Amino acid sequence: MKALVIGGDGYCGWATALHLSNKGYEVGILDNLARRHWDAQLGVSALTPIASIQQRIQRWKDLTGKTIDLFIGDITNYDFLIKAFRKFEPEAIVHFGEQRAAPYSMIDREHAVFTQVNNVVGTLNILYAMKEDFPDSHLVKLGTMGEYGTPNIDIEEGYIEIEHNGRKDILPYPKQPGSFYHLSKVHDSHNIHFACKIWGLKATDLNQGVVYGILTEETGMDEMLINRLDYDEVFGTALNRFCIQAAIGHPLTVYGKGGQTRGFLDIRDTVRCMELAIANPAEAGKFRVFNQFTELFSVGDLAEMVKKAGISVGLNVEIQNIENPRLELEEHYFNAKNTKLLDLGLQPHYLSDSLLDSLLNFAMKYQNRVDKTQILPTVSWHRK
Ligand code: NAD
Ligand code: USQ
Repeated sequence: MKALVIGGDGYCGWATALHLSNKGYEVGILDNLARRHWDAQLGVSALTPIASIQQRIQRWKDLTGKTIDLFIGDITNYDFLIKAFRKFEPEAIVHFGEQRAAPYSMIDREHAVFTQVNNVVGTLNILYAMKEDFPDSHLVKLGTMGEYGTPNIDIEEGYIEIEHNGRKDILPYPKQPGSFYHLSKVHDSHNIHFACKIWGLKATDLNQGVVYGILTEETGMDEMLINRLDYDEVFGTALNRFCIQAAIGHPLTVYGKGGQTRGFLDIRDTVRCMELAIANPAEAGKFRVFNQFTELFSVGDLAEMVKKAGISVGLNVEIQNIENPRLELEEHYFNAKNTKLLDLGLQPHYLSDSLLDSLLNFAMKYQNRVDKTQILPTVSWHRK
């Protein structure tokens, strides 16, 4: 089967492209390399030294004999997108190609507008390209658990049965996202749902939690295949940041009280979830939603786990609750369902087993590359 990985030069996309190629899929990567440009604009780089996309693909071919097609361009440019689709003829379209950092979207008006245009227009173009020429292909789209926010009731997988004034219906689960980035995902979900309804398209929205780790079977084969790992205040995510902070002796930056609870998953489970979603496609006209995470943790609990693991390898780790730059509940109920991917066969990696191997050891190995000025948060959700 032919799978086009949009955003295949990024963190989740690169690992997924190699995994699918390894599993026998014919893989194409489409990416405008914008993420490398945004890093350069912010003056940050990943902890790990990442090779160019051409070098990465060449090394994969040298090692395995498998070819990956490359399409460099922007999905907000419909002409480019439809030409790439016609050349590759995807059966599965795996869409990671968005601006994905909440802090980036909250820098100022320009970044908020850019994030929503990039994400919403890109996804809408994909839907039109599917409708025009590839109505039987399956869109596997990365959404986010953050679409739901932190409601005081259990979070279902996409839909909830509601009884109101004596009548019942199954409706999209209410969305209360916490940044202009997370809002862009809600807008995407609505557009995809509508397109499935009117054009009979097949789509799976994967509401993914926060991803951690760096190693997958494929990216670990050679240093030229190494994945990116971000630790800066804009693109770095909680657990990845905590491990890198521990490695360099920086106090772990827990925002506010630290009771913020989120869904988390190992990047090895991300790539497996993508494989499962593609192998078991949605029905025509169906907008399917899976919650893609394996464990729930509060950020305070995560910091404690990193501290314990760090001390076990001789690091001096401190935790510091700093002023929260975001506006979010710091103590709340959070109970989200995640059975649909488990039912398809996902066998999770658990953080307690992999913290050292998949993360802390890498953080220690590359600690000399860390720019300490990029760690403390400066982007604020607050009205000045
Ligand atoms: P990333 O920034 O590492 O990768 C995204 C890739 O998409 C980059 O290579 C970028 O150049 C490309 N891209 C962006 N806009 C594009 C456009 N208009 N045209 C073509 N290419 C474009 O991000 P990631 O961490 O790999 O996240 C991938 C997806 O997964 C995102 O949609 C994100 O919202 C979602 N997600 C990520 C996480 C996480 O913890 N990293 C968690 C949940 C959901
Ligand atoms: N946090 C800290 N300290 C830090 C960094 C973050 O306490 O140093 C807290 C944040 O305040 C927040 C939580 O950790 O409460 C998660 O923040 P994050 O930066 O790890 O993740 P988030 O901004 O939610 O975004 C990331 C990805 C995004 C994806 C999302 C999944 O960047 O693409 O959509 O995780 S989810 O969180 O489930 O919505």
